[in-house]
Formats: sequence, structure tokens, C-alpha cells
Amino acid sequence: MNIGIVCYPTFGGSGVVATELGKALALKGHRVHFITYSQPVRLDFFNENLFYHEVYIPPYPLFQFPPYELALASKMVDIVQNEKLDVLHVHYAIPHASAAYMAKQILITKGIRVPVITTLHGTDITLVGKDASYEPVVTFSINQSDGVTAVSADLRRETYEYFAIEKDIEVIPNFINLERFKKQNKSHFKAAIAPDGEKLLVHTSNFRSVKRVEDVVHIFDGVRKQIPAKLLLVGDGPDRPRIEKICRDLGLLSNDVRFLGKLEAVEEVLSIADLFLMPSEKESFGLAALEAMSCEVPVISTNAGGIPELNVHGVTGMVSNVGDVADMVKNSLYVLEDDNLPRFKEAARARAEEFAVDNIVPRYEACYQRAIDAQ
Ligand code: GMT
Repeated sequence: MNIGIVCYPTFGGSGVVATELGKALALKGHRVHFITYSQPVRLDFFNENLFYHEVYIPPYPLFQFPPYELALASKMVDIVQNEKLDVLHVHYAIPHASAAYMAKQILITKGIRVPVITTLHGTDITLVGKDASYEPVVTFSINQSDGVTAVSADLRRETYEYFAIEKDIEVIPNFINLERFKKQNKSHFKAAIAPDGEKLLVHTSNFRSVKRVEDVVHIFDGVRKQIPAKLLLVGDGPDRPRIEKICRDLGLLSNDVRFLGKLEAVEEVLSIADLFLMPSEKESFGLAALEAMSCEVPVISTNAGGIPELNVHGVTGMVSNVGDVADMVKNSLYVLEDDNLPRFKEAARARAEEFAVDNIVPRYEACYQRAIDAQ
């Protein structure tokens, strides 16, 4: 197939899933055309089936808000027409689904029909999309898509609850490259970070309020009062100054809590981790937790959104109510016990294997084929 993938090119989960999907499809022989405003961060290898088309917005002083959606729709028209795309797959409803609808209508006037698949990733529904500023456009463009997928059953449920959706929504969960995300021998790194055998707790996120990074710090503080431990924080975002202040107020030194920033090779940090913390307020799936589990790291999480569809309580980690820091401290200490940790680690990897790229990607291919056949 000739497939167009539209996504955010950033570190965010939807961009990562879209890029990894494109790479996997290209390895299977499909021609994949990425359409976005800069090179996707995970588009890090060359393959004869991969193409990247940059959306350019010519600057003009009149524009207080550059019309990205129009430039994107125009680029989609161009690429569908000239590269003879069979299907357009847009990741994250806003503004990709409505831009795709516009492109599709323009293409019809040229006698070209292309099906549009929209994948809902989470905040496009649970936070941003619900807002009255966007809701009518989100509802309309989901209903106009030829195929709709959501990354968890919970996100599917929430989409039906908050929007008047007439379409079937297929659940296709996030997936993982088990070869890249596997425990590597990084003992020198571990010895440098935790020279006295301290337990290593890790969190990765975009440091937005929905991730509740302050809970990460408080959980760590509770754990280290009981056992020697260190915390590694990967990622960056608007809450970071606030989190740094909380650390200082708690008397946590830079040796106890390390801010590692936006690391590319997160699997190297996960390879030395004992526990992954995900105390999110909302989380449609929890790709970061899946990456950790694939590296044999058990997960302490909330029961928000789709997380329990991934993290099995008492097996791959433990789940608690949002904000229940005391319970997450108790659970962390339980999982970290010598008698428990090995079985949690083993179960985490085994669970991650269920989400292997080879199990999930064929479901997207089938979804494309159905939409193409229905044209
Ligand atoms: O987690 C984020 O804030 C980034 C966000 C995104 O839209 O890129 O991630 C969402 O999509 C991921 C991939 O499908 C999911 O694994 C994340 O759970 C989801 N984030 C939220 O729902 C908050």
C-alpha cells in the first residue's frame, strides 16, 4: 500500500506511535509518506520505502496565528495526488482529522477518492477535544473518517461518552519494538548512579500537570525514607521548575533526584531501573509504561484511563487511585522487596511481549484494507 501518515513530530506518545508504525509498515514493504511540520524525532533510520514531506507555512505579518491546518490540508492534497496514496492515516484528532476531511473533499473535486483513518490518542479527546472551542469540529471530523481507532477500550468508552459519535471505533493498543526496548547490560552506568546498590526509580514524561510529577517526587520521598533509593526523571516540560522547587523543599539533592532531560535512548535508563512511576491523572494507554515493562521494569501507576489495560495489578506492578501517594509508596516498597522484584520484572516483560509490534501492526493494515475496499 501507499500510506500517508500525518502526526506530530515531537517526543509525545502519538508522534512516537505514528512514527514507529510507519517504520514497521515500511519494513513490511509498504511505501510510507510522513506529512508533518518537521522531521519526526523517531524517524531515525533510512529505508527505501520511507518518505518525509514537510508542511511549510509561508510567513506573513498579518497572521497572528499561522494557518497550519490549511497548509497541512494543501500538502495532503499534493501528496495524495502526486504520490498516489491509497490511504491517509492521521494521528491525534486535532487538527489532523479536520485537515484530512478538507483534503478529502478537495480531492473528490479532482476525481480522487482516498479513505481517511483517524487514530485517537488521548488528550485529543480527554482534555483538549472536549473543550467547547473544539468539540463540534472534533465530533464532525471523527464522524467523517472512514475508519476510527482508539488506543484503549477506556479511550473508546470516553469518546462515545463525550462526543456524539456514530462511527465504530476499533481499539488498537500501543505497541513496542521488543528488540530496541530490552534490558541491556549497563552495569557501569548503574554503579555510577547507585554506587551503594540503591534502588533506582524512574519516571519519563512531558512534565505536564496531567502527569502529576509532584506525586512522583512524593512517592520517591516516601520510599527513600524506608530504603536507599534514587530517582531519575527523563523528559522536560512546563512543570519542571515547580518540581525542582518541591525537590529542594523536601531536601532532596541533585544526587538523589537527577533530571536527565529529553533523552533519545530512554531504553538505556530503563535498563538500570528497578521501578517505573506513572501517577498520571489521565492516561489513555501509557506508552512510557509499556517501554519500561519491555525493559523488565515493573510499574507503579494510577488506575486512570487505559493504564489498567496494560499494568496488571499484583502481576506487572500495582495500581492505585489518582493522588493516593501513601498507597503508591506502600506498593513501591512491596514490589521492591527482594522476594517480589524478580517475579514482577519477569511478568512485566512477558506482558509487554503481548504488545509486540508484530501483533499490533497487522491490525492497522487490516483497518486500511477495509477502508480501501469500502471506497
Ligand atoms: O502523554 C502525553 O501527554 C502525550 C500524548 C500524545 O498525545 O502524544 O500521549 C497520548 O498518546 C499515547 C500514544 O497513544 C498514549 O500512550 C498516552 O497514554 C497518551 N497520553 C494521555 O492520554 C495523557
